[in-house]
Amino acid sequence: METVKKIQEGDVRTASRLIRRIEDGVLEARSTIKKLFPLTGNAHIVGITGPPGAGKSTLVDGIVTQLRQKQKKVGVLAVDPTSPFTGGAILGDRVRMQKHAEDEGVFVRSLATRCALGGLAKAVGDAIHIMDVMGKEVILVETVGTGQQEVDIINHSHTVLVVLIPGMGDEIQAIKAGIMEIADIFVINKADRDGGSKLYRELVSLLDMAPASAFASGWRPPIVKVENSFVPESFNNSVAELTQKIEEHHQHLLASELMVSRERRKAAVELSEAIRNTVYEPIMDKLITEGTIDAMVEELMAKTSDPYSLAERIAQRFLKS
Ligand SMILES: Nc1nc2c(ncn2[C@@H]2O[C@H](COP(=O)(O)OP(=O)(O)OP(=O)(O)O)[C@@H](O)[C@H]2O)c(=O)[nH]1
Ligand SMILES: [Mg+2]
Repeated sequence: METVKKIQEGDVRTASRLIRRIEDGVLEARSTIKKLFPLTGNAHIVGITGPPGAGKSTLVDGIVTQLRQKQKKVGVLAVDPTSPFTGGAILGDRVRMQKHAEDEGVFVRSLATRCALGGLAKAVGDAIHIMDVMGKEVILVETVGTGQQEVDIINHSHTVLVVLIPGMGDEIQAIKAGIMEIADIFVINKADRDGGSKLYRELVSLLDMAPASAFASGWRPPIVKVENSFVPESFNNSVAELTQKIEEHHQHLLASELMVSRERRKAAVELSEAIRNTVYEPIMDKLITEGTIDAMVEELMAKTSDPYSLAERIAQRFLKS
């Protein structure tokens, strides 16, 4: 209970330790999350995704500055599903976030992939809960790329920013392949570069082509151009505009049915992650350590059994009904 109280008071050390324990898969850490869960649901969670090096962290930093000017308490979660070991991007983020390091109203944490069987999205969900209970009003979750794991991560958020940069060639392809549906706001970063206007026009025509049902809730994703971060004044102005759009989207969610459906999406992803963590992973761990998986692979190689029969054998052993 002590831990819960400390987190409610915004204690950074307690929160950091709990996040680390969740990342490490420490089972008792879950009991704290169980107690925190009923206290969650106050924060506006904003996901930021896009290709590597698109300037997401620079942007997050700019958004934090804007939100702090409005006295909002902010949490930042940088998730790197791609590099379990290098931590390069995260190291860079630490340096970049330094200017908020002294600010008590900002809490920044990074998560990297640790366990081979996934579970990252679960840690993301729990870290968001922790920041929520700490009283962070806006939680920014940065993640690289647009694969399935990133979609799982992004499903934890209410508002999704998709960051694109000019001159990558295949960015529109990537949008067609799936992020179109998840973007609430498009950001063209490094808009100072060649191709910024072209990318803007392409996005507009892509949105024009979308079926009316895509905007049924009354929200058409705006496209915000963010100017060169090395020219502070224009950068800050465009990030202020972006921050405005983020707030507008939050208002739109609250005023429509959309917030409820986002919460439902979030609940569903959390549940499936929890099942994965509680049912699938422990069974898989046991099968691997006791050598059953290897033995079963041999059976398949020898064609003495088939994958379905083996899976059914496992189900009979572990599942009661
Ligand atoms: N030309 C230009 N460079 C920028 C701009 N914003 C950021 N950069 C540079 O782009 C590089 C990547 O920026 P980050 O903010 O780390 O990008 P990121 O998307 O967070 O990168 P990952 O987390 O590694 O995927 C850095 O060297 C930045 O200095 C910009 O507006 N214009
Ligand atoms: Mg980054």
